[in-house]
Amino acid sequence: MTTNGTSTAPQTAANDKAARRKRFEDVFPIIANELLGYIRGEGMPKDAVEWYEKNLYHNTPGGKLNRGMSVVDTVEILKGEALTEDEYLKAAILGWCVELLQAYFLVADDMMDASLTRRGQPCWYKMPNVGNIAINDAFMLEAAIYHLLKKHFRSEKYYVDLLELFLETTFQTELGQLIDLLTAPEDHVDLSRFSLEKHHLIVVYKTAFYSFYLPVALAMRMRGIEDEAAYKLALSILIPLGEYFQVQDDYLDCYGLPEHIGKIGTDILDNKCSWNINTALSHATPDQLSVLESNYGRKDPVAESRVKEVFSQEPIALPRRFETYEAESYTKITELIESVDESGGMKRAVFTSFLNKVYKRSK
Ligand code: GPP
Ligand code: MG
Ligand code: MG
Ligand code: MG
Repeated sequence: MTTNGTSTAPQTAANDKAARRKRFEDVFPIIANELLGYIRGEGMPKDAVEWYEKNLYHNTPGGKLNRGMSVVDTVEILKGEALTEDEYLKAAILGWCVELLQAYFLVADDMMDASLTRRGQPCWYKMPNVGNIAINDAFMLEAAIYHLLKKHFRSEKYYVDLLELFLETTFQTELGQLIDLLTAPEDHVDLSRFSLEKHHLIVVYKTAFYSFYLPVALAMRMRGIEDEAAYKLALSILIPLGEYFQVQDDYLDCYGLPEHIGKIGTDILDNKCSWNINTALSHATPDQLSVLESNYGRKDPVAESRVKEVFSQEPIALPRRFETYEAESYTKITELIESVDESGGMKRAVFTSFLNKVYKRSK
């Protein structure tokens, strides 16, 4: 307690969080310089080196960094004590590889979703002189992952496991993106094709594997965990957690403040099979249903605002239903975490740490 009676504990926790983020961020220039040094060494012209540098810095740091930092946090929790400098650096490099994967997906996703802003700045393809070069830039963000893995992990016995994890989760994410896009045709709105079951499949594949399972599974490989049951257990908690996270993303697409989420939502305009529309469809009156049918998925801001209005009206009342969903998800995931048997080498704190990063987020 301070002399005026207020606790200093929250302040200390905030400082600690900021310091952890800063330490992780400080590793990014190291890997960026390795990648730039490599292409310079290949004799690439100055404009290409400068372009790749801009691509890396515009698209990789600057987000919440939950995925990347979760690799480091998980390695530390599993070890049960502070990491050595060398262990920290390796865990952080793996973390940045997850952030590079995320950067690769986001550059491409923003083109596919016709989004305008990301992390409070124009989407990469919207930047001056970028346009379709962003397609190649996305590929080059992905290629960076395998260059770094080879450079830093080639001699580890878990190297192939890391490769498999990145390759398999990439394929799963691409499958999720495919069904996300196929359920949202630009020129044909048919709300009867949507369902919460379809939504579940989309979000597990497009988000949960790479955002939640991948960081934890990489950290487990780094700690030498080989028992397949431990990976199954991790999956059984991280997939529901990832589903909850993508429902938040869908909700925030409509109800988040662009200043908080750093992006302007496009799900209604894009005819997406989101949690919002599926929940609205299950509770709409016949009149509300007809407003949704004639206004959803039209590339028209007036139609979009009509949909938003109906989303908030009773008995749909999405904000109220989301609050209930959020509370129920928290209870369900907490129960799953409590049932983890720690004698198999897994630690409950791996999951609570991740859950606390995303619970009730506004960005
Ligand atoms: C999130 O969807 C999913 C991804 C970013 C994965 C993209 C996968 C590819 C293979 C490109 P979203 O469109 O709801 O995310 P956001 O709201 O951030 O645009
Ligand atoms: Mg998108
Ligand atoms: Mg998308
Ligand atoms: Mg979204």
